[in-house]
Amino acid sequence: MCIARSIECVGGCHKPRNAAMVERTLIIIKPDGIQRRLAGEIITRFERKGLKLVAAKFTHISESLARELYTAHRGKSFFDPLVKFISSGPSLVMVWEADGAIGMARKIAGATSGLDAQPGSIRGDYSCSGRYNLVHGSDSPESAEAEIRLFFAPDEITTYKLSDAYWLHGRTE
Ligand code: IDP
Ligand code: MG
Repeated sequence: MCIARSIECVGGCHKPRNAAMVERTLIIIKPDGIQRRLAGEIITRFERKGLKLVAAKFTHISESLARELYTAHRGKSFFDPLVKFISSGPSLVMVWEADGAIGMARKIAGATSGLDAQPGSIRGDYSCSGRYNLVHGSDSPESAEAEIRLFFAPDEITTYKLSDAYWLHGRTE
């Protein structure tokens, strides 16, 4: 999801940015991440990078919602086991916001299979499975928008300023 924002320049560059494109992405800490007590570690990766948490819900995803979330994979051999896995226990469903959040979050998560993911990524450091790979991250602005809508009403997504924004970007927001 792209959100046009008016940005005030405080960095001394004298070229105010008028409309930065901010993205939102749906990140899910899957049931394996919760069961393995990795939620804090995973959240820390996104926090330290500089993304902003704007919504969160700890919930046991139903089979029917899992089927909707992964509708693009219907018919594939891994679809049914994936739906069973995602609906097998509670997940932490979040929306994170930043310029380029969607691509950044996927790099932080790493390649789909933990067997291929680079060390330094969440999956590369903590997963050794193609399915039990700890996190979901939206793969495009269109899917982010649809996925966020599956889990959150518009008024459940918060708007606030982070006090360290200047030190992350050289601007106040
Ligand atoms: P992504 O999570 O990196 O976007 P997708 O291709 O969208 O990967 O697949 C969705 C989820 O389905 C993966 O995160 C993983 O849990 C599972 N998955 C994908 N490919 C396989 C596979 O070949 N075997 C088993 N599970 C898979
Ligand atoms: Mg995907």
